[in-house]
Amino acid sequence: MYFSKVHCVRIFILLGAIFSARCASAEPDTQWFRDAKFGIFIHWGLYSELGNEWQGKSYYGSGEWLMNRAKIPAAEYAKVAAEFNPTNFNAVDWARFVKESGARYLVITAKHHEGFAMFGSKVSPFNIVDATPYHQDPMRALADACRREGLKFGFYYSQFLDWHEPNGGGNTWDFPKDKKDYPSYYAEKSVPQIKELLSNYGPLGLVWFDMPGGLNRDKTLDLIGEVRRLQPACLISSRVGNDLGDFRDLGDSELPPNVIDGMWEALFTHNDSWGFVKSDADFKTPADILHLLAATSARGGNLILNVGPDGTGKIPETSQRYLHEVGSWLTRNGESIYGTTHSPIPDQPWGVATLKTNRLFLHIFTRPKNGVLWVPSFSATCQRAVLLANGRKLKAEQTGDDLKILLPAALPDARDTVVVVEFTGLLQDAWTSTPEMISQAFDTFSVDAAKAKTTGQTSLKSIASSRYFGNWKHDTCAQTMQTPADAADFSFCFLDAGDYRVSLDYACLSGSKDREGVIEIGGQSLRFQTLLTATDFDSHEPLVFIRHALGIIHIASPGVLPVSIHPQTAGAELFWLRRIIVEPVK
Ligand code: FHN
Repeated sequence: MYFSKVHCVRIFILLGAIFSARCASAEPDTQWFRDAKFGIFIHWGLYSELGNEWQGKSYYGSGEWLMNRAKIPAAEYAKVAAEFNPTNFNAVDWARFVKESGARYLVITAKHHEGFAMFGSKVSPFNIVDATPYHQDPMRALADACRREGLKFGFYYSQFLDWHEPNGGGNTWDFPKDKKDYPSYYAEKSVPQIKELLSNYGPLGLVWFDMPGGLNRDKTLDLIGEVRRLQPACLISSRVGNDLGDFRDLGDSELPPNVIDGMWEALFTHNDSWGFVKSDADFKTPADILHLLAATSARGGNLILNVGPDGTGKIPETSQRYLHEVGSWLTRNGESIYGTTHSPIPDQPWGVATLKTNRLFLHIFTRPKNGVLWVPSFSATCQRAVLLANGRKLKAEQTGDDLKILLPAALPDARDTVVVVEFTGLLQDAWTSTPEMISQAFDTFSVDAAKAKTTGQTSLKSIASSRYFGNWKHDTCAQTMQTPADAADFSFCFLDAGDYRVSLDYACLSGSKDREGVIEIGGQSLRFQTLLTATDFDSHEPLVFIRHALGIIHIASPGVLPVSIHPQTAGAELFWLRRIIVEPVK
């Protein structure tokens, strides 16, 4: 049979498509994750039924840790399953909630530390199908509903902590630690259940492992191998352990102060807990969430925001309302988030920036009072500037690397108005080289210690502390400043002459009380003596900071000035500096 040239070409193209399709699935699929920028996390389990209350006592903080905090015996806790009947759960509604929030993926707890499987498992009868009056597998329905909405779907799985199992990690109030056989737990429950999830719920975008333990690097690689074998395209979180995984998960509620390269996720709770807590109404507002999302994108990462449905399967009303508002904003402004890369400039007094090829998106959280949006280090050539929401063209003036855009009196969205700057030429990455832009156009300026250039022994450290249990906060502070040579140095660009009040925001432990320090701004100095904020530091208690007003400086004319903070004399550590506050004097 004679094949015309055309036929040969067609066959070649078809074979190529088949080969590339197979190759495409042979590697973890990272592009969707890089472009998604926003995901929803759901913590849902037996703990959701309890809402952080046990035997008439209310607990505050992470509700999914109730069994551990109340030291509830495993046999006692297992009885909660008989009460768990989420008749309000509706997979289509949940998938639509996620879609309408503007998120592009959903991660849900298949098994948390309580050891209860929220899916039908043949490995353990302690699961939602066999042990509850509900007798259904919500994960199956949810996975299908998410795919119909075009969402990536993934499971959270606590691969080591399991308070239901004698050989699982973490429960030492029922099962003595020295008797635990972690390898048998992995062999008999953890890995077989992970395989069930990888085999029975269709293509997964990611598996979100958590609290790694009990596995060395080789065993972790074996676990990863199982994921790759069953779901080659599926991404694996860094909390699989042993410095492995496809993307990095930061600490709980941790926003990095600067850009991080590679694929990573900042993860936050909507209120103060991952699991449902009856008393927790401390929800982040739509503006809080939008600022968090834009700031995470500006640093090059994804934001995954958690909601905690109750035991009936109801997502809290406030989460529904607020995430819907976020989704409405993303409908109008999503191109300034989805598929963007990190900002070439650091956070500005007016907000943050994101970048997509030849367009710089300026997210305005606070309108400058003089209506002039100052964009520093703009090394490209501005072609035009428009309001993203309505396409209105704005007047832009570029002088060298300084771009000034004249804003209308009223901005379309007081929470986050996006200005798009279309440019030609190369926009250099100036995140670390751009000075702090200080002017009379804002009421206050906050300069993070994380922006400091350190000298001598000065070190920058991210300190984790918590308010309620599991409600973590992260503060980057300049520490170990013991001599005048140990300094935190900055560069301030004063756009306007005038007077400015300078304050320092710091924590001061007992060993640093009354230490004398100085901040030098250009040729002016403000000396200070540290004020005690706590006798010592406990990461499970709030880390208290003081805002200590040091005095007024006068700036005779605009310009860039060096700023340095250091001890006046050698001695104990000066303090833990978190930020410098500068307020124009009206
Ligand atoms: O202990 C868990 C906690 O309950 C929650 O699941 C968070 C989510 O990142 N991970 C662990 C604490 O970091």
